[in-house]
Amino acid sequence: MLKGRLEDDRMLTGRGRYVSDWNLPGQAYGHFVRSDRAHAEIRSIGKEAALAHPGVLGVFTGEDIRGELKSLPCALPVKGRGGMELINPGRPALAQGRVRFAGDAVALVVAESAVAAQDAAELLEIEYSDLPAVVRARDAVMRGAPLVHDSVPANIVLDYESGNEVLAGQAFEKAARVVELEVDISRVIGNPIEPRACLAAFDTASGRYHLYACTQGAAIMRNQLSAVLGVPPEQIRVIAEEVGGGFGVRFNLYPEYCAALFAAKKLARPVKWTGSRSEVFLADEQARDVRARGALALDGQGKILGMRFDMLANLGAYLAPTGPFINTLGIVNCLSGVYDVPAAYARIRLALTNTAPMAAYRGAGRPVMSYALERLVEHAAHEIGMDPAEFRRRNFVRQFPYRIAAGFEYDCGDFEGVMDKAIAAAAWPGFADRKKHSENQGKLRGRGMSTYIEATGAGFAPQDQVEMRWSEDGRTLTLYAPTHNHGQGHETTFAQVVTRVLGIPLEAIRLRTAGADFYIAGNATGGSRSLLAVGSVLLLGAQELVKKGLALAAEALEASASDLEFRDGHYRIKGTDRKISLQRLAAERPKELDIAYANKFGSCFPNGCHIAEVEIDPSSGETQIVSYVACDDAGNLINPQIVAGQMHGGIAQGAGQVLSELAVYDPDSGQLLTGSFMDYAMPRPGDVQGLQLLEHPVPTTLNPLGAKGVGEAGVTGSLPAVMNAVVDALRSRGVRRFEMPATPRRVWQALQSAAN
Ligand code: MCN
Repeated sequence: MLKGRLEDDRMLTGRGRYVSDWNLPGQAYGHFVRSDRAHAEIRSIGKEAALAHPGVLGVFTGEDIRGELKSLPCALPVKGRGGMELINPGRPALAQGRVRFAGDAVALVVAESAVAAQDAAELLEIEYSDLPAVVRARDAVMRGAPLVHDSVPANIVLDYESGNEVLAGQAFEKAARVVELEVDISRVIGNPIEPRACLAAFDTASGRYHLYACTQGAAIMRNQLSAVLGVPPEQIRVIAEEVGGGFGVRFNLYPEYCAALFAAKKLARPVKWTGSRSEVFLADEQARDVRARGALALDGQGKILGMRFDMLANLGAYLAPTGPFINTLGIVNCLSGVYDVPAAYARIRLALTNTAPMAAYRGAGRPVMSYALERLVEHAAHEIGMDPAEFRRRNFVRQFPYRIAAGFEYDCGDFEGVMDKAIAAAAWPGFADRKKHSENQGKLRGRGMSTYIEATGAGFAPQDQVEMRWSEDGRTLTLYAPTHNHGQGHETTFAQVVTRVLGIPLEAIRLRTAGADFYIAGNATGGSRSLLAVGSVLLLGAQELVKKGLALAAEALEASASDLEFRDGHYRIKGTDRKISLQRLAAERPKELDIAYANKFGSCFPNGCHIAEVEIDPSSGETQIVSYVACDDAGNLINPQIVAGQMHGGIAQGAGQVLSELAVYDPDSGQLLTGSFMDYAMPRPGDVQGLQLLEHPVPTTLNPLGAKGVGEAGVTGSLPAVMNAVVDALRSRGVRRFEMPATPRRVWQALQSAAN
């Protein structure tokens, strides 16, 4: 039995090589000068004093990159209402003419030392002319709101719709009861452990760019860079080992990386930049921030006849490469959730504001849908006086495949089986007694459920490539894969998949994903697809490798290939003890057993039932999760321990958003008010007490592993489950409406207002 992960030893003994650990001979250091205001015209930038500072090598601004670097890319494969195309106002690597959010990069100062670059940055003379700013989406779409970009009327880049509006309208006309709920899915800041950093270099001899950067996948970043630099992807290498976490906010190319590459080429020196935690808060992509109004049309027996959502998403000041995707297809790919709904429709308006750009964050749209829907479903059950589990049971999808109104097709699932297991583990019928017990202790107790579903496995690139190369002595096999490992345990689980086929020891397998010396195309880590998609390609690749070895083994054993069998890492002449191991064969026939393989496996639908119970201390407003049951269907599991870790992390991430995290911009000044850990409260160990994790696997046939993704499932389930529990507890004291986060102050205030 495998204990721990293959990567643990390296990570726990300080041998992980993080982005800022890389150095190149002759490197210089960069420092970004950022806008200190939310919206302004740049009237002039005086560089002289900064350039004269000792050690300064160059100062680059938006005007320097004009005509040399193209805009950061952003595209969407679908149109909006009435055929509306996404309006992409573009994003230069350094602000040109205007700054559009507090933190927007205005200039890059490069010097012989990081300190010299920072000191010189202070000497830059930037003259601004302030413009009015708007930070909330609901304000940005009001008539007369300041325009973030003149090319985007009413600040709306897309008015998107999905499902069938007419059918949904008919369902509402014949409904016996309509239930509505409006919710805010709050804005959060990702905060991986390593702040963003890069080391950029240009090799004049080969004309190649090298970028060491925080990335979730070299190939995607390379393609995005290719669009900005105007050179083919083959001329770009993206290199990374440890990146200190990703959580979605390391998926896209960032402007700073482009500016650093530009400076490296101009100065003929590698340029290193190590961002600060403040820069993470200010200038990393942020996430969620969607207001959703939902409605259910019900018949007299609690059956859902139709549903409608109207959402407004805040996309920030510029379109991040994946921002529009996440807020359209990323949301509706599970429109109507686990429920059999004859008619569903969603409209989502994507608005620009003077805030940091928005993109993926664990769940990438699906937590928004699951939160809006599961809050609504739970609310509806209470409104019609039905047990929330019973209400869900009446509405579950039971026949597969099931096509939802948004066009996506669920291939399999057992939603009722999943919920029944969770209900049993959560001792559902005993809740009234537990509530009484809590009340006797002076606490309010609430229970919340979510029966979530999410789409994992989509992927923008058409194929995932893998390679397997043997060392000369045949002792090690190195796997090359496009998805990057930043905490998910790929080194272990990918090796487990391959060793199942090849029968070689787990420790003989290495994983490489982003290096200077190889070029792999495919999808980044995102959409919880690494195992189901890249793991599946590795599985098939390993099978190809065994086939390839057959002829070589036949030669080595002087037998006919048809007389051989492959078992436990050996080719053997059937019925005899004459055999040769795969590893020996690899040593005897160098490179001949190496293999390259490509394929693509796409979306499948993990789901689960999460039940949270919270206790609130009404005297302080403090909320504690006292019990949490999660029963999940992730299909076949490769490594249950890693899966449990992923679920635990995801659940805590969702709980963090519900209980403490909130990114706040001041509506008047447009400044980020929560720009440090003093103001932005991350979840802590112990926030989720009484955690029980259960499995109810229904293997998918959409990939050869029968696996569904787990990396984001926890957050998709916990966000609504924990909030439903908080709202349930507050409901008993007459609180009618309450939005995240349930910080002690906000909970206490809500209780005071309800009491008065
Ligand atoms: N696994 C398994 N059996 C399954 C499914 C998965 O054993 N049926 C294993 C996989 O082999 C892998 C792990 O569980 O080791 C997660 O797999 P998967 O669901 O394929 O997700 P990814 O590896 O693609 O990870 C991406 C996902 C996303 S999108 C975000 S965001 C996220 C997350 O994972 N960011 C993370 N988990 C994170 N965990 C850490 N520690 N750090 C992050 O930045």
